[in-house]
Amino acid sequence: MPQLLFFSRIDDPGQWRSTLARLAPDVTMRIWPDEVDDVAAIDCALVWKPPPGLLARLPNLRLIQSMGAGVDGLLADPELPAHVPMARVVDPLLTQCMTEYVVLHTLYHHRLMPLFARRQAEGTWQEIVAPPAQERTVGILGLGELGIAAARALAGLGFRVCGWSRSARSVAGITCRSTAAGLAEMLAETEILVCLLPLTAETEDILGANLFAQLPHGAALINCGRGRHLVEADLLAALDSGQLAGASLDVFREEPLPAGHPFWAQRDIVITPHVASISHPESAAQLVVENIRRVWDGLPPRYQVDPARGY
Ligand code: NDP
Ligand code: OXD
Repeated sequence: MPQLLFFSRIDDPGQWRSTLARLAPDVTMRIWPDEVDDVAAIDCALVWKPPPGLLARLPNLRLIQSMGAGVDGLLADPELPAHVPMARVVDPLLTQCMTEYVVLHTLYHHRLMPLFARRQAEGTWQEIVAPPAQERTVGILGLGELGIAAARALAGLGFRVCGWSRSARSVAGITCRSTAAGLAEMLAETEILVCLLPLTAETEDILGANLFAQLPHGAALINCGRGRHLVEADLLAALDSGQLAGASLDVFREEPLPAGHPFWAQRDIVITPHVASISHPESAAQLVVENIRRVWDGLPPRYQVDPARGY
């Protein structure tokens, strides 16, 4: 009878409990810390941003299941038990919601909405017509589960879409690039840049002055990867100079974004509170249950994280 430790400060344990009870009545979910009286009885952990050291306190742990797609927070735990397999969420509903977010914000910048918002604030009627999607290139940093789905949706709307990944990829209808040279080629033509990278030592601070300077003047940035991909001062400088015309940010170095942070007052930045896409229990619990069953049967979990790679 598997025992599953649950920890999240933002996800609703009630929804997870009822969904898991329906899908796997033999699994007992125990919310940390109130419901865990015997750490040795815990086999699996379903967690989002657990306190560092918590997982190391579970001596018989067989699976660390992230409640999200990104695992940078888990890998940053200095006491992470390295022998326990870790899996992340790959889920059709999570992917669909991220695609919605990317399409929404790409269209927002494509159709010059930051400019029209300024004109509205001034009470100015100025007829500026956006080019058709066929004349715009959207570049996507990260051609993984989320990046590929967003790329396909944007290509379906007629955009020219490029994507960049660590290994060479091939996706029908998308210009795929890898390597530093490939990134430079993509940036040179990208008017709307979407970041869907995992946060690793290699990708931290990637969205900085050097990268912005390689984009065409007046490009837009959409960051739904992680806050630490972005050098905040460089974004503000790029917006001030006009090198960037606007940005949509869902993730931040400090979350919640502190009161008084300069982003709040920057009219060309759209802020959303890390809600581009979340794991909905009614969909994502299926993978959680499958992974519990797999480790119980001695198999590796699906979507296992490679700690050496960082994602
Ligand atoms: P995947 O692991 O499926 O894809 C990651 C992509 O990034 C891959 O294409 C990978 O390359 C590429 N990549 C990684 N490192 C590098 C590098 N150094 N240089 C170039 N490319 C690199 O992840 P997902 O698509 O599932 O998720 C991506 C991220 O989105 C998550 O890690 C998380 O941070 C963020 N996220 C944000 C959410 C939000 O609400 N804001 C919700 C969910 C996720 P390769 O293909 O070669 O492996
Ligand atoms: C995730 C997130 O990684 O919500 O799933 O950021």
